[in-house]
Amino acid sequence: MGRNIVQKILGSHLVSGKLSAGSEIGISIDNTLIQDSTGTLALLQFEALNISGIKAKRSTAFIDHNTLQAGYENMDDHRFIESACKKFGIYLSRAGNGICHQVNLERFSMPGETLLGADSHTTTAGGVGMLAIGAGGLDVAIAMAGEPFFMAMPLVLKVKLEGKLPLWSSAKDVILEILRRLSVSGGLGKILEFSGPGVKTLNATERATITNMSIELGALTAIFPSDDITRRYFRAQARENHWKKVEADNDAGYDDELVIDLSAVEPLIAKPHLPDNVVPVRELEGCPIDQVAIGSCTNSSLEDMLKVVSIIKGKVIPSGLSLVISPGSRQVLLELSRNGGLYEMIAAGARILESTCGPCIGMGQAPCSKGVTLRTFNRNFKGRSGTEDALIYLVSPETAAASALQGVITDPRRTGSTMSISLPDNFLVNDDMIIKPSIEWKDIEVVRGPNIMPLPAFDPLSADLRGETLLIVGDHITTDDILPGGAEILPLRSNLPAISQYLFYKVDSGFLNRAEQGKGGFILAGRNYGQGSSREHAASALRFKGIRAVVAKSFARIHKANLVNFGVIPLEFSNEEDLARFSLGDRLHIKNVISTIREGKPLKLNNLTKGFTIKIMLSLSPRLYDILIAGGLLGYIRSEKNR
Ligand code: MIC
Ligand code: SF4
Repeated sequence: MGRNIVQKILGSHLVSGKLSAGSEIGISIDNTLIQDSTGTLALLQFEALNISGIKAKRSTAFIDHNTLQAGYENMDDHRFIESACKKFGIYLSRAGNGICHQVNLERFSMPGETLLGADSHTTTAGGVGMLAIGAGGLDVAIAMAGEPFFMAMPLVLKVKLEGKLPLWSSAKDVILEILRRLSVSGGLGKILEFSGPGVKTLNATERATITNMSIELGALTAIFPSDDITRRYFRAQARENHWKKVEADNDAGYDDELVIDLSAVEPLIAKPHLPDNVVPVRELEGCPIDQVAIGSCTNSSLEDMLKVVSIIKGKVIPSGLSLVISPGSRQVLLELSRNGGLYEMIAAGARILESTCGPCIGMGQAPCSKGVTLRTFNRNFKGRSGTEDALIYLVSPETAAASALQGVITDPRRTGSTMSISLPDNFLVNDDMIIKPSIEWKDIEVVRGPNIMPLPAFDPLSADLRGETLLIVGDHITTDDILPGGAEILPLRSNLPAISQYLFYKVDSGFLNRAEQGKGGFILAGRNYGQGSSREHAASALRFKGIRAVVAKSFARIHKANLVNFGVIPLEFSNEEDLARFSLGDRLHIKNVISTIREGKPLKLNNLTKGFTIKIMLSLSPRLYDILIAGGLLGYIRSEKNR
């Protein structure tokens, strides 16, 4: 049998293990990506590895998240990142150059290569045939050091696209349709590989919109073939020499298949508070809205922006509505200013934001209280906009623009029978805002403002774990619930003692106090615990507060790996019903943790308060056991070196 794209790329990068589903494999990483909100910690960890410079083929860093400078912290972080990039030989896309995934697609993506990024939406580059995976900052730091990335070999789900999207339906509606069918945990343990005749009806940035949101399914990543359409995109970026054909063999096998008829996809909308809460836009037509936000790494390409321009051109938004637009990159913004699109946006009443993540991560533009905000973004978790009681809906650029003009949710099919946009044959290519590595910076001093705190050292695991139940939560807890983003907290990403004060504060304001009083304890949770972003702070801050174990019905992939990297044990209930038997404050005990883990036996969780014992599981590879026992990945690496 022939091979699919995933097998081909993994096969050519395999350094350990076998490509059989579920078993641990190690793959070599060609490219790495960090951004400013995960990158400070990743760079501090890279420094701790004591390596003179990066060993991956190419490492990149982007300043795009923490750009609202209400205090000195963010710019201090930018200075730190810039100096560390120069010292270690990392390409730096400076503030103003654009959102990491959009700039990566335009200027750095490489079909057929691997990319590990300290951001969950690294998957975006799958749109051009790159195997692009999101991970915690420490895993990325280790890949920067030239070491392999380890993961469980995923199942490959073939997504066969048939037909062609109707006018007013968008690539965003395709991924919303997949989310509607599979749910936010339907992609766990899988890579989505797109194929079928519908693929050639989508251009490179449309494909990237789809792979971008594959992480919302819980999938490892998603990938499209790299074909002549991809080649055209690379030519327009003056990088045809980086293009390479990537395709599956005709007789390739897959673990499962999903068929999507593009011609039947209609405009869709994800209702609060999860991206899989999807219904047709027509069902919500007429609902009043307060804000429309267009941009983010999902929908900020030139094509998306031109669609918006063609809808709002010559019209003005109604009173009571705020329209904010963040073009995805300096290239997109320059194109819009060259072709007059920017003029039309401003004339229509749009507020133009810099080319950054901005409102997507609550960095400004928080909606009014109880506000309804329609966004072309990828996550609608409660509170993510910066307003706790706001309602976030996720839509395509077409639906966003059509609704912005009416002030109510509007099916874009009402807008008319044509839309004409034309993409340039050659994009404006200008890399002046990218600092390239140079040998002359080798001895540069890394600049550390007062917000850059040294990494704490974490102890190895102790034989017995005791503590109280500090928190009990339900299904689909996100890393935004564990440690929110937003303008107040994001500037503290390089300061673990300060940021850990915000743990779970929106979920339960008493949590921190209980954790501090008890000097640690246990968190109990439902399914898909830790879904969403890759922020490793959601694990390192827990560890900093002394929490050594989370017991859940199941975990999201990146967060589970981050917990292990920081020595927090991700335990699973053998019987899901057991969660209901625990109460807040119950005193818990797990004895002989290390010897039981080493023997590969199930652990026993003893509820001392209620007097019962249950079986709990630890499903990890032996390598990860050793990391946990060493107290985390940095401790493990140090102990390996000292052997
Ligand atoms: C996000 O979309 O939640 C973020 C902010 O980009 C995160 C990274 C972070 O928390 O810094 C992500 O997706 O990984
Ligand atoms: Fe930035 Fe939002 Fe994309 Fe995360 S999802 S990288 S915050 S634009």
